[in-house]
Amino acid sequence: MIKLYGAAYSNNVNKVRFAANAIGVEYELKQVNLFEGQQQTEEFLNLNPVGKVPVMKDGSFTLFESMAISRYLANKEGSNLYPQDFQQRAVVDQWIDFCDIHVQGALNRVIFNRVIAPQVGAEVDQNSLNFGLEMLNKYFPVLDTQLGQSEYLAGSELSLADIDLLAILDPAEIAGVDFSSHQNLQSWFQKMKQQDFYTKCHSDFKETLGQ
Ligand SMILES: N[C@@H](CCC(=O)N[C@@H](CS)C(=O)NCC(=O)O)C(=O)O
Repeated sequence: MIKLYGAAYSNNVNKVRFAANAIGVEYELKQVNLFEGQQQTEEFLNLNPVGKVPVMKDGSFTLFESMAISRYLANKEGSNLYPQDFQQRAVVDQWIDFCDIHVQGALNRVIFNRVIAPQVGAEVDQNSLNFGLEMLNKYFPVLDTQLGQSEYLAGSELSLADIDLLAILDPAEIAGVDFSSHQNLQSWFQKMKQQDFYTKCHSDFKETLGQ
């Protein structure tokens, strides 16, 4: 069985947990306590020199970066979540890159300044927060339009791009980010949260944080 190093309160770890569940790969979650700095121990840095979760071990093969791990699992199992056709695959990659770089980048600014900074006593950067919110206001309509045109992000089939976006948006509510006025995005989000690969991890992200 593969080993996944991380914590359930990390949405990057959850990208891999959701993907593994959807693909049908069993994994053992090896807890890394980020609040105690376990990601900076020599043992962990040998797995990932960047000092971040998730990390996966499949036998003696080690891999970090959540979507590289998710793609590896899909490729290994021949899953349609990462299509074989090179153009379909490119469209999945396009949405993954957009979501990771732009949507998650913007949301991370909001999460850091509204949730993490007050907890750890760091200074709130109002400019960074405002910029994150401004960017989300630009990106949510893009996602909403796309999800009005097709059932899933990369077309008519569920793909790794949907799993990626679901994990990214999971903590939005705790950061006070509301996208419910974007109806296509909102209905897609609610539908995705009913899927077994999600409910196998939690019924709502807030529940995981409470544990
Ligand atoms: N691009 C990386 C991001 C990984 C990441 O930022 N992980 C966070 C948890 S969500 C982490 O390990 N933070 C601990 C730290 O930076 O010390 C991926 O997708 O795996």
